[in-house]
Amino acid sequence: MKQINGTKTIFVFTACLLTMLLHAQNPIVQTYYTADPAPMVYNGTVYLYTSHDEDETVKNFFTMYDWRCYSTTDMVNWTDHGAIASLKNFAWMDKTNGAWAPQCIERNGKFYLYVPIHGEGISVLVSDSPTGPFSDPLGKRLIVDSENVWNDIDPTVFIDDNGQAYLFWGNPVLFYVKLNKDMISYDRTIGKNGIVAVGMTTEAFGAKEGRDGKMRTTYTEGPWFYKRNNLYYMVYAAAGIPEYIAYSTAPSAEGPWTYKGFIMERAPQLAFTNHSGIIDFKGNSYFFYHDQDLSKGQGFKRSVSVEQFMYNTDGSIPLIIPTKEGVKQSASNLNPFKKVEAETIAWSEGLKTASDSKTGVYVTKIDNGDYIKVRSVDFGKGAKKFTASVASALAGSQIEIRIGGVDGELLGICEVNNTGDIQNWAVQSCKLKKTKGVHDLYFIFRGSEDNLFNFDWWMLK
Ligand code: FUB
Repeated sequence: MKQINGTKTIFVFTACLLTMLLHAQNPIVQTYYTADPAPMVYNGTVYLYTSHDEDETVKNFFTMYDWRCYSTTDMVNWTDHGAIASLKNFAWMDKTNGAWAPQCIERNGKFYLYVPIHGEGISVLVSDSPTGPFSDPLGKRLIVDSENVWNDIDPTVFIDDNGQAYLFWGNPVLFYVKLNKDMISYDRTIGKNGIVAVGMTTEAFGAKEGRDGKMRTTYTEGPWFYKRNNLYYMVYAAAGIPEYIAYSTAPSAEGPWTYKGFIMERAPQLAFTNHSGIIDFKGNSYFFYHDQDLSKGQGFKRSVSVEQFMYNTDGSIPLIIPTKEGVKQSASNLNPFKKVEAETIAWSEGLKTASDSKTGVYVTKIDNGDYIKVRSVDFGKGAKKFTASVASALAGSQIEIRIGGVDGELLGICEVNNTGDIQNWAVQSCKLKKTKGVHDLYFIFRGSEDNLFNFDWWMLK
């Protein structure tokens, strides 16, 4: 009996592990290292702005040149919009590294992207679209006359119900300015030349003993500022390195703040930094953070993950456990009967994305065995044909179209012929075994060399 129970336990454990791996959703981007998540809900879509840890780390430090954007309407299939801004947007400065934690907000149809450039303070970019192109409206940094520009990192922005916009930031002290309605200047009459230092008391931000034995507040960096049901929240990286996520609340944007405790504690897959962003979307609450799971423990190669949570009835936030499974799909299934960008991905292995002005973002660096998973694709009453826009300098590559898993049922094989060049796009098609209903769809790429072809979009008929 003992043995049967033991065997059963192993079976249940293995089944759970397989289910977890099959439904792994975290981290939510596998093509690049992404960090410092800043989600923004706009027009029924979540836009996720991230910083970007390069694949090659220079001098064993943060190596970060640009900011990326991803979007979703269902929280599981994420569309890559590429690098939507970079250090090159700022002609007045010559820094080649330091594109740290961004945040974007919409006001009157314009999108304001607040970015720190480490060592150059905080600047702002503006665009007519959430995915850019962004331009520099000031030609200089936004936050001027600060006492220590090296500490001016991690901006977080929020517009209160009365129209007053606040920009908070800082490590290891929290500062704010009251932005003017133009969102690119601020009220210079308050604080010191407009900059207000928040009172860093242990009542406001918790207590922690420093290495020198002195008590300090837990606040470290990475603030995320928002309001919910008339309560103002400041969520932040806390307790130094390694960082936890903690939060404080206040009855007004300007305080007084009260420390409320940890939201995310340490876990093996977390990096020495952590950085959060919180949103409500389609009736659910989501907590974004970053970890080092994808890079197998490299703290300068982080990846954004997300968990769903529920506020307690008093507005407090529960302790959130980082998971591999991530979140459930939040909305309707994916419609494959209109063009779907190839870079709309629930999970992928081995791939990169790239972009150019003609094609936009596309999937590239496709090698034999790499794959893309797209969640909950609605085949409706039946799909019979697969069509894709591809570009290849090789002959004999293939896209296997399967459902349910990389080894799942094979619906068809689309031959990818030589289109003359890896940037020369052509539409290629294949018949599909008629399939109905909702399935997770897998594209498994086959061929005899590396860099088989580029892949821009697909659809079913
Ligand atoms: O990504 C660079 C820095 O690491 C951010 O500015 C901090 O919040 C930490 O995540």
